[in-house]
Amino acid sequence: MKTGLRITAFAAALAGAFGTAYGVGQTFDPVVAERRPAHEERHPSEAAESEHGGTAAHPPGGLQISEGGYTLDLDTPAVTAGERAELRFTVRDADGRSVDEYRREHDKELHLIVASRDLVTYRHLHPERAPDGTWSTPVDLPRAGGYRVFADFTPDRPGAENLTLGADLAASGPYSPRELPPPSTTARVDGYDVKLTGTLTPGRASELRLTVTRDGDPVTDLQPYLGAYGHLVALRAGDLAYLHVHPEGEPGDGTTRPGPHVSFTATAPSSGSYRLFLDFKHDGVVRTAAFTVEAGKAAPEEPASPGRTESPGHSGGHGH
Ligand SMILES: [Cu+2]
Repeated sequence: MKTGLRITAFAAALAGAFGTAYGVGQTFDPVVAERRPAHEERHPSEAAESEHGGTAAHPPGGLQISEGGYTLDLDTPAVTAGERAELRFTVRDADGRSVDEYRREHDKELHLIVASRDLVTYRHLHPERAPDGTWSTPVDLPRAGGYRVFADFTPDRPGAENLTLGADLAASGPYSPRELPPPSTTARVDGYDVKLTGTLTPGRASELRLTVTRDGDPVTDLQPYLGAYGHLVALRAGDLAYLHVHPEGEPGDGTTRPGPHVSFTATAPSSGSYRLFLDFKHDGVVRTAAFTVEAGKAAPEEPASPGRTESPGHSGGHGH
């Protein structure tokens, strides 16, 4: 009787120990990686993220035209630089049918980002969806060259997750690629100065804080834009991997102030250079400030070149 009790207690303790170890293995990738047989191939993106202590098994967004059973079908793969054009596309499911139910995120069913391969030109658009599921938006790209189109959306279907699908777009005309602007913690746009504090850390969520001033005065009456006081998109130089960035707090939550600081949490999938685009709204106008950031390196102190994008990022095509 007494022995039986002891064995039961021992078994329970053993189960507890294994349960704990199993739980730890589930939480931290390195533990899982060590336990895997050496011959077992790991997904390249998973390996890269594990090295940096990340836990997400997903590759960065925007690198694939098809993912999770959904495909970005771009009807307009080429436009002419300097001419206004209609960009049309359809999101299709695994059966080829157009998707016409979406969950709204940041006030919209779908966010469309268009960025030049050299990360100089940037557009954040909100296309209209026709009854047949076709999305369309006017676009005017000032420079010839290669562009990437990103559709960021969440199908309103069971089990569906947020997706960012990417497709190539060409703008015809004489092409002269530009170098990535040097890293900078300041950007100037239409008389506003935006200062960036915080660093992008490979594989780990970190805070990025942007501070908006005009003529040296803190801007304390930013207007809500897409359900936040700022909307930040980060793209990796070299392949334009699209990072998911989450705003800290939202208008009306009782603690988030309408400037001058706007905070985000971002995770870089690797070291390297990234271009950050901050959309903010003030005096009824949405403006974009852009920064080059090196993930894994301390931000430089010297004021660098203006971080303004090529042209207004919010001209035409989307109503805010
Ligand atoms: Cu958007």
